[in-house]
Amino acid sequence: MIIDDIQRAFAASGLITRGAFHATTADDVPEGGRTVVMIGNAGPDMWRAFAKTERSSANPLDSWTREVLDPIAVGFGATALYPFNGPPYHPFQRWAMRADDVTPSPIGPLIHPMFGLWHAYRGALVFDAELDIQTPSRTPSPCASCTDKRCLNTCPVGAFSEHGYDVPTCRTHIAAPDGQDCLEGGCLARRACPIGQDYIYEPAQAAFHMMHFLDPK
Ligand code: B12
Repeated sequence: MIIDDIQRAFAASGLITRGAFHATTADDVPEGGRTVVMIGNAGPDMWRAFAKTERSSANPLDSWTREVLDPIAVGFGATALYPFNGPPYHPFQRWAMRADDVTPSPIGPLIHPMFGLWHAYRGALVFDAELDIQTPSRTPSPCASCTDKRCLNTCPVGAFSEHGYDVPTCRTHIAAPDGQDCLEGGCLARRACPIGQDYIYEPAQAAFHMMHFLDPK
Protein backbone atom coordinates (compact mmCIF):
# COMPACT_ATOMS: atom_id res chain seq x y z
CA MET A 1 0.00 0.00 0.00
CA ILE A 2 1.30 3.49 -0.85
CA ILE A 3 0.62 4.62 2.73
CA ASP A 4 3.29 2.17 3.93
CA ASP A 5 5.77 3.67 1.43
CA ILE A 6 4.90 7.16 2.66
CA GLN A 7 5.36 6.06 6.26
CA ARG A 8 8.81 4.66 5.42
CA ALA A 9 9.80 7.93 3.72
CA PHE A 10 9.17 9.79 6.99
CA ALA A 11 10.92 7.28 9.27
CA ALA A 12 14.08 9.33 9.93
CA SER A 13 12.07 12.46 10.78
CA GLY A 14 10.01 10.91 13.59
CA LEU A 15 6.90 12.06 11.71
CA ILE A 16 4.16 9.51 11.11
CA THR A 17 1.16 9.13 8.83
CA ARG A 18 -2.00 10.01 10.74
CA GLY A 19 -4.56 8.35 8.48
CA ALA A 20 -6.05 9.33 5.14
CA PHE A 21 -9.42 10.09 3.54
CA HIS A 22 -11.02 10.54 0.16
CA ALA A 23 -11.97 14.19 -0.21
CA THR A 24 -15.51 15.39 -0.90
CA THR A 25 -16.54 18.98 -1.67
CA ALA A 26 -17.54 19.39 2.02
CA ASP A 27 -13.90 18.89 3.09
CA ASP A 28 -12.60 22.18 1.64
CA VAL A 29 -9.57 20.49 0.12
CA PRO A 30 -8.00 22.60 -2.67
CA GLU A 31 -9.52 21.84 -6.06
CA GLY A 32 -8.43 18.61 -7.69
CA GLY A 33 -7.41 16.95 -4.42
CA ARG A 34 -8.93 13.47 -4.20
CA THR A 35 -6.94 11.75 -1.42
CA VAL A 36 -5.51 13.45 1.67
CA VAL A 37 -2.82 11.76 3.78
CA MET A 38 -2.33 13.42 7.15
CA ILE A 39 1.21 13.71 8.55
CA GLY A 40 1.97 14.49 12.17
CA ASN A 41 3.61 13.52 15.40
CA ALA A 42 2.69 11.49 18.44
CA GLY A 43 4.83 11.62 21.55
CA PRO A 44 8.42 12.88 21.46
CA ASP A 45 9.91 11.08 18.37
CA MET A 46 9.56 14.05 15.99
CA TRP A 47 11.00 16.38 18.60
CA ARG A 48 14.09 14.18 19.03
CA ALA A 49 14.78 14.29 15.26
CA PHE A 50 14.09 18.05 15.04
CA ALA A 51 16.19 18.87 18.11
CA LYS A 52 19.34 17.57 16.35
CA THR A 53 19.01 20.16 13.57
CA GLU A 54 20.27 23.76 13.36
CA ARG A 55 17.63 26.37 14.20
CA SER A 56 17.99 29.62 12.31
CA SER A 57 14.55 30.86 11.21
CA ALA A 58 11.89 32.60 13.34
CA ASN A 59 9.71 29.48 13.16
CA PRO A 60 12.27 26.68 13.15
CA LEU A 61 9.80 23.79 13.52
CA ASP A 62 7.71 25.08 10.61
CA SER A 63 10.82 25.54 8.41
CA TRP A 64 12.07 22.07 9.32
CA THR A 65 8.63 20.60 8.56
CA ARG A 66 8.75 22.10 5.05
CA GLU A 67 12.30 20.85 4.51
CA VAL A 68 11.14 17.33 5.37
CA LEU A 69 7.72 17.31 3.69
CA ASP A 70 8.29 19.22 0.44
CA PRO A 71 10.78 16.76 -1.14
CA ILE A 72 8.74 13.75 0.00
CA ALA A 73 5.61 15.30 -1.55
CA VAL A 74 7.48 15.84 -4.83
CA GLY A 75 8.72 12.24 -4.75
CA PHE A 76 5.17 10.92 -4.45
CA GLY A 77 3.65 13.40 -6.93
CA ALA A 78 1.59 15.03 -4.15
CA THR A 79 1.03 18.61 -2.99
CA ALA A 80 2.10 19.44 0.58
CA LEU A 81 -0.26 21.59 2.66
CA TYR A 82 0.54 22.96 6.11
CA PRO A 83 -1.49 23.80 9.24
CA PHE A 84 0.44 27.05 9.82
CA ASN A 85 0.83 30.23 7.70
CA GLY A 86 -2.71 31.52 8.17
CA PRO A 87 -5.22 32.89 8.53
CA PRO A 88 -6.98 31.56 6.62
CA TYR A 89 -5.95 28.13 7.88
CA HIS A 90 -6.60 24.78 6.29
CA PRO A 91 -9.12 22.90 8.51
CA PHE A 92 -6.63 20.40 9.86
CA GLN A 93 -8.73 19.31 12.82
CA ARG A 94 -11.70 18.60 10.57
CA TRP A 95 -9.44 16.66 8.19
CA ALA A 96 -7.91 14.78 11.13
CA MET A 97 -11.37 13.62 12.24
CA ARG A 98 -12.03 12.31 8.72
CA ALA A 99 -8.70 10.46 8.61
CA ASP A 100 -8.27 8.96 12.06
CA ASP A 101 -9.95 7.85 15.28
CA VAL A 102 -9.77 11.28 16.97
CA THR A 103 -12.53 13.33 18.62
CA PRO A 104 -12.69 16.80 20.20
CA SER A 105 -11.64 16.88 23.86
CA PRO A 106 -13.43 19.19 26.31
CA ILE A 107 -10.45 21.59 26.17
CA GLY A 108 -10.22 21.79 22.38
CA PRO A 109 -7.38 19.65 20.98
CA LEU A 110 -8.47 16.33 19.48
CA ILE A 111 -7.98 13.27 21.67
CA HIS A 112 -6.66 9.97 20.32
CA PRO A 113 -7.46 6.69 22.16
CA MET A 114 -3.77 5.80 22.50
CA PHE A 115 -1.84 9.09 22.21
CA GLY A 116 -4.31 11.10 24.29
CA LEU A 117 -3.65 14.83 23.77
CA TRP A 118 0.02 14.25 22.91
CA HIS A 119 -0.15 14.42 19.16
CA ALA A 120 -0.43 17.09 16.48
CA TYR A 121 -0.42 17.63 12.74
CA ARG A 122 2.52 18.92 10.73
CA GLY A 123 1.18 18.66 7.18
CA ALA A 124 -0.97 16.87 4.66
CA LEU A 125 -0.07 15.26 1.34
CA VAL A 126 -2.81 15.82 -1.23
CA PHE A 127 -3.06 13.52 -4.25
CA ASP A 128 -5.18 14.06 -7.35
CA ALA A 129 -5.78 10.29 -7.58
CA GLU A 130 -8.07 8.11 -5.49
CA LEU A 131 -5.52 6.05 -3.55
CA ASP A 132 -6.14 2.71 -1.88
CA ILE A 133 -6.49 3.66 1.81
CA GLN A 134 -7.83 2.09 4.99
CA THR A 135 -11.00 3.38 6.65
CA PRO A 136 -10.11 4.42 10.22
CA SER A 137 -11.50 2.41 13.13
CA ARG A 138 -14.01 4.37 15.23
CA THR A 139 -13.99 3.89 18.99
CA PRO A 140 -15.97 5.90 21.56
CA SER A 141 -14.09 9.00 22.70
CA PRO A 142 -12.17 8.31 25.95
CA CYS A 143 -13.71 11.59 27.20
CA ALA A 144 -17.21 10.04 27.04
CA SER A 145 -16.45 7.67 29.93
CA CYS A 146 -14.20 10.07 31.87
CA THR A 147 -16.09 11.16 34.97
CA ASP A 148 -13.73 13.53 36.78
CA LYS A 149 -12.71 15.55 33.69
CA ARG A 150 -9.49 16.76 35.31
CA CYS A 151 -8.69 18.66 32.10
CA LEU A 152 -11.53 21.07 32.90
CA ASN A 153 -10.76 21.71 36.57
CA THR A 154 -6.94 21.74 36.75
CA CYS A 155 -6.11 25.06 35.06
CA PRO A 156 -4.94 27.41 37.84
CA VAL A 157 -6.70 30.39 36.21
CA GLY A 158 -9.82 28.56 35.01
CA ALA A 159 -9.11 29.20 31.33
CA PHE A 160 -11.40 26.32 30.30
CA SER A 161 -15.11 26.67 31.00
CA GLU A 162 -18.50 26.23 29.41
CA HIS A 163 -17.71 29.45 27.52
CA GLY A 164 -14.74 27.79 25.78
CA TYR A 165 -11.04 28.52 26.03
CA ASP A 166 -10.10 31.94 27.45
CA VAL A 167 -6.88 32.54 25.50
CA PRO A 168 -5.97 35.99 26.97
CA THR A 169 -6.31 34.69 30.56
CA CYS A 170 -4.11 31.69 29.70
CA ARG A 171 -1.45 33.86 28.01
CA THR A 172 -1.35 36.37 30.88
CA HIS A 173 -0.89 33.55 33.39
CA ILE A 174 1.93 31.75 31.59
CA ALA A 175 3.77 35.04 31.06
CA ALA A 176 3.76 35.66 34.84
CA PRO A 177 5.98 34.03 37.49
CA ASP A 178 3.01 31.96 38.77
CA GLY A 179 2.65 30.36 35.34
CA GLN A 180 6.19 29.00 35.07
CA ASP A 181 5.07 25.40 35.54
CA CYS A 182 2.76 25.71 32.50
CA LEU A 183 5.40 27.57 30.49
CA GLU A 184 8.25 25.18 31.22
CA GLY A 185 6.42 21.87 31.52
CA GLY A 186 3.41 22.38 29.26
CA CYS A 187 -0.29 23.12 29.82
CA LEU A 188 -1.39 21.69 33.21
CA ALA A 189 -4.88 20.92 31.90
CA ARG A 190 -3.44 18.88 29.05
CA ARG A 191 -1.01 17.13 31.41
CA ALA A 192 -3.91 16.20 33.74
CA CYS A 193 -5.54 13.94 31.14
CA PRO A 194 -4.98 10.28 32.10
CA ILE A 195 -4.98 9.06 28.47
CA GLY A 196 -1.70 8.72 26.56
CA GLN A 197 0.64 9.37 29.49
CA ASP A 198 3.31 7.25 27.71
CA TYR A 199 3.34 9.82 24.90
CA ILE A 200 3.61 12.97 27.00
CA TYR A 201 5.98 15.52 25.44
CA GLU A 202 9.47 15.96 26.88
CA PRO A 203 9.90 19.18 28.91
CA ALA A 204 12.00 20.81 26.14
CA GLN A 205 9.32 20.05 23.55
CA ALA A 206 6.50 21.25 25.80
CA ALA A 207 8.43 24.44 26.61
CA PHE A 208 9.12 25.08 22.91
CA HIS A 209 5.40 24.91 22.05
CA MET A 210 4.38 27.02 25.04
CA MET A 211 6.97 29.71 24.19
CA HIS A 212 5.70 29.79 20.63
CA PHE A 213 2.11 30.09 21.90
CA LEU A 214 3.18 32.96 24.18
CA ASP A 215 5.18 34.73 21.52
CA PRO A 216 4.06 33.66 18.03
CA LYS A 217 6.43 35.19 15.46
C1 B12 B 1 -5.48 29.38 15.56
C2 B12 B 1 -4.98 28.18 16.32
C3 B12 B 1 -4.82 28.31 17.69
C4 B12 B 1 -5.26 29.53 18.46
C5 B12 B 1 -6.73 29.30 18.87
C6 B12 B 1 -7.58 30.53 18.84
C7 B12 B 1 -9.01 30.14 19.22
N1 B12 B 1 -9.44 30.53 20.36
O1 B12 B 1 -9.66 29.42 18.48
C8 B12 B 1 -4.31 29.49 19.69
C9 B12 B 1 -3.01 30.22 19.37
C10 B12 B 1 -4.87 30.02 20.99
C11 B12 B 1 -4.02 27.99 19.73
C12 B12 B 1 -3.56 27.36 20.86
C13 B12 B 1 -3.24 26.02 20.92
N2 B12 B 1 -3.24 25.15 19.90
CO1 B12 B 1 -3.84 25.61 18.14
N3 B12 B 1 -4.20 25.92 16.29
C14 B12 B 1 -4.66 26.95 15.65
C15 B12 B 1 -4.69 26.65 14.14
C16 B12 B 1 -3.40 27.25 13.54
C17 B12 B 1 -5.89 27.14 13.36
C18 B12 B 1 -7.27 26.75 13.95
C19 B12 B 1 -8.32 27.25 13.00
O2 B12 B 1 -8.74 28.39 13.12
N4 B12 B 1 -8.69 26.43 12.04
C20 B12 B 1 -9.61 26.85 10.99
C21 B12 B 1 -10.85 25.96 10.99
C22 B12 B 1 -11.64 26.30 9.75
O3 B12 B 1 -10.35 24.62 10.90
P1 B12 B 1 -11.11 23.36 11.52
O4 B12 B 1 -10.32 22.09 11.34
O5 B12 B 1 -12.49 23.34 10.99
O6 B12 B 1 -10.99 23.65 13.07
C23 B12 B 1 -12.02 23.87 13.88
C24 B12 B 1 -12.79 22.64 14.20
O7 B12 B 1 -11.92 21.57 14.57
C25 B12 B 1 -13.56 23.18 15.33
N5 B12 B 1 -14.08 22.14 16.18
C26 B12 B 1 -13.85 22.04 17.45
N6 B12 B 1 -14.53 21.04 17.95
C27 B12 B 1 -15.23 20.49 16.93
C28 B12 B 1 -16.10 19.43 16.92
C29 B12 B 1 -16.66 19.02 15.73
C30 B12 B 1 -17.57 17.86 15.73
C31 B12 B 1 -16.36 19.71 14.54
C32 B12 B 1 -16.92 19.27 13.24
C33 B12 B 1 -15.49 20.80 14.59
C34 B12 B 1 -14.94 21.18 15.80
O8 B12 B 1 -12.63 24.05 16.05
C35 B12 B 1 -11.52 24.32 15.23
C36 B12 B 1 -11.11 25.77 15.32
O9 B12 B 1 -9.98 25.87 16.20
C37 B12 B 1 -4.67 25.09 14.15
C38 B12 B 1 -4.05 24.46 12.91
C39 B12 B 1 -5.07 24.30 11.82
N7 B12 B 1 -4.71 24.67 10.61
O10 B12 B 1 -6.19 23.84 12.06
C40 B12 B 1 -3.90 24.79 15.45
C41 B12 B 1 -4.22 23.55 16.24
C42 B12 B 1 -5.73 23.41 16.34
N8 B12 B 1 -3.66 23.83 17.60
C43 B12 B 1 -3.14 22.84 18.14
C44 B12 B 1 -2.56 22.85 19.45
C45 B12 B 1 -1.84 21.58 19.90
C46 B12 B 1 -2.66 23.98 20.27
C47 B12 B 1 -2.09 24.12 21.69
C48 B12 B 1 -2.32 22.96 22.63
C49 B12 B 1 -0.59 24.46 21.50
C50 B12 B 1 0.28 24.42 22.76
N9 B12 B 1 0.40 25.50 23.46
O11 B12 B 1 0.88 23.39 23.03
C51 B12 B 1 -2.77 25.41 22.20
C52 B12 B 1 -3.93 25.22 23.17
C53 B12 B 1 -5.26 25.04 22.50
C54 B12 B 1 -6.43 24.70 23.38
N10 B12 B 1 -6.28 24.33 24.62
O12 B12 B 1 -7.54 24.73 22.89
C55 B12 B 1 -3.20 21.60 17.27
C56 B12 B 1 -4.27 20.63 17.79
C57 B12 B 1 -3.81 19.19 17.64
C58 B12 B 1 -4.90 18.28 18.12
N11 B12 B 1 -4.49 17.27 18.87
O13 B12 B 1 -6.05 18.49 17.85
C59 B12 B 1 -3.49 22.21 15.84
C60 B12 B 1 -4.33 21.34 14.91
C61 B12 B 1 -2.09 22.52 15.22
C62 B12 B 1 -1.26 21.32 14.87
N12 B12 B 1 -0.08 21.61 14.33
O14 B12 B 1 -1.58 20.17 15.04
N13 B12 B 1 -4.25 27.42 18.57
